Amino acid sequence: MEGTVVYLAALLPMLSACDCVSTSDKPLDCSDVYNSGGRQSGLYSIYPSGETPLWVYCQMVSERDSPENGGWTVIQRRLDGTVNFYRPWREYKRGFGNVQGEYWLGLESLYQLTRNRKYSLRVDLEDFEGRKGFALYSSFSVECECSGYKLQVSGFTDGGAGDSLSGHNGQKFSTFDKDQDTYEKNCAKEFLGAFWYSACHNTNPNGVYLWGEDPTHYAIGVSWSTWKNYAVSMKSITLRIKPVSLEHLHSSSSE
Ligand SMILES: [Ca+2]
Repeated sequence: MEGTVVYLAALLPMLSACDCVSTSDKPLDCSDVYNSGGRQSGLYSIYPSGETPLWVYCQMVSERDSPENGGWTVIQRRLDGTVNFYRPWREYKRGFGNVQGEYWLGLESLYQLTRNRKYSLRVDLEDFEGRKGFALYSSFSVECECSGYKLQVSGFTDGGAGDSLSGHNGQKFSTFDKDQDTYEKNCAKEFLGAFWYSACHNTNPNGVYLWGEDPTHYAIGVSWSTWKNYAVSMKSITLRIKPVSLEHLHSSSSE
């Protein structure tokens, strides 16, 4: 047993420096789980930092997706308003919520994940009338805490929802107790969320769960402004990522 531990410890620096498919039994993300035969969407433990297990929801096959389009790691999800997303920096750093329902994976884990591999990001949206749309980005990464967990996102493909995220490219992450936005005031406090705010947002995935349309307070809801106006809050939003090499742009964009 001791020998196994030493062996794995010696292997870890190699894994973190590697841009290839993991040869370890420990999956770095849900695409490794998928490639090891995991075909059921649900909870799995992954090892983005190499040693500490992290529970996540893996989306293996989504409604209209073909089976080869599985292996997505869910990094953020709103479904039913059961989890409070108005939280301080330390919570957004380490992650919170319920991985079977609503959760935020955590900025440090996002950094650990996206430093290992090149990822695409898919954002799925549903309103309270049952209408759906999505947006796909061929490149997504989060820089280290030393860079304010800065967002890098590009390569937009439209799934009917328009592009509400590219405008946030290059922004640092802000919470109500850590203002790293470019606005004179505090965007997280103004719009009751936490995000890669600039001055301030085109989308507010971690905003207030408003149960539909409510113009009382401007743009505080779970909005995606290129699809619905700022008064409309989504019924559900999911952000999920997958290594680019496994991405099938045609099968996704033809939905
Ligand atoms: Ca500010």
